[in-house]
Amino acid sequence: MRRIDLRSDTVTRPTAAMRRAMFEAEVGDDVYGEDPTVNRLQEVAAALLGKEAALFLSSGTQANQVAVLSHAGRGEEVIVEAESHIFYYEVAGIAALAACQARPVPGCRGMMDLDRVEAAIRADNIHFPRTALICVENTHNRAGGTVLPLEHLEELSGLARHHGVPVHMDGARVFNAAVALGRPVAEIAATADSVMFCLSKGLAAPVGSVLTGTKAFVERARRHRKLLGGGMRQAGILAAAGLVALDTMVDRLADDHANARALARGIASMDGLRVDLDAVQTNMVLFEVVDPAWDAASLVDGLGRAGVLCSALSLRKIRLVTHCDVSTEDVAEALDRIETVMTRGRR
Ligand code: TLP
Repeated sequence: MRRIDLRSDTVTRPTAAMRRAMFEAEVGDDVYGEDPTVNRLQEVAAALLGKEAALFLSSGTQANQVAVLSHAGRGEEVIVEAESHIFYYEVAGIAALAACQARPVPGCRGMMDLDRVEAAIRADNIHFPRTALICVENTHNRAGGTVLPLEHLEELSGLARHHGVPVHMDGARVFNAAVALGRPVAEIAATADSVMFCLSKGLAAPVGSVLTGTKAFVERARRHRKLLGGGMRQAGILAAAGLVALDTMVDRLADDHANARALARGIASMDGLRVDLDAVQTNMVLFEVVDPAWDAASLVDGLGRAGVLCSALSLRKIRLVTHCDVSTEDVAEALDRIETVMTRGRR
């Protein structure tokens, strides 16, 4: 039976063009700043996002943590959305690496209420930590790939500037947001002081993320990347795939979004499963298991045995992610298999 892997867009494998570019990549020692392919990727990424400079890192987690280290000092506070990756999935890096305190603010579809953000910014008081950073996530993973509206980001950015607090955007999937909005990615990036994006998710490169910001910020980030053991020598082998990803894999994200919508519509029509169709905005589908015969973990198991791989996000929520290795036919086949498993479970 053919496996249909909807666990994440991180499972994508490099394209033939990426493998060729990796084979042929010109390389040097990147710790000396001498890898021409890494330098090229950094220039291309900075220009694309409209930032002064960029830094190639090994992963999204490393890029987010380097960003926190480069914005915030020991004993300071970082405002995060309560379900954000940086808070939920990064092994408490904000505390363990940056020695900062995370201040979670609840969000709706990934959007923090701006009054609550403003209330969370600390006044100047000897008892308080300084608010050093506000983090946003776009698209928002645990909200199901939702896109933060540009007006919301612009308002947040104005608020942050007013209080003198920088904004970092975890834009692991910011190209999905740009494609969904039909806007240049630089317009989204303009609302944050630093933006990281991942090459190794929907863009299908094998490894790597890029952190962008001002020249001074990226210089600090380079030192923090070294501190975390992320100085990677002949990393041009990896950056070469990243350049191909930016060149060839951005526009096609629209196909993943269409496939996610088709998946969501199919699931919405099934008994025992519930989807908020308005929240299906990019390449993810979050659905709730309301059939008492199942919980998320047991349904993920059952679907796995039927060759449809997906992830349980909580007791009753399951996430499906579309990507370039999932075709429209795969989506139809996955829906058939999900329906069969659900029907069998009911008997
Ligand atoms: N997300 C992964 C898992 O870690 C949950 C996934 O399958 O979605 N920011 C966001 C918004 C992410 O979704 C991820 C990865 C990261 C950062 C971290 O990137 P990596 O995996 O490269 O460290």
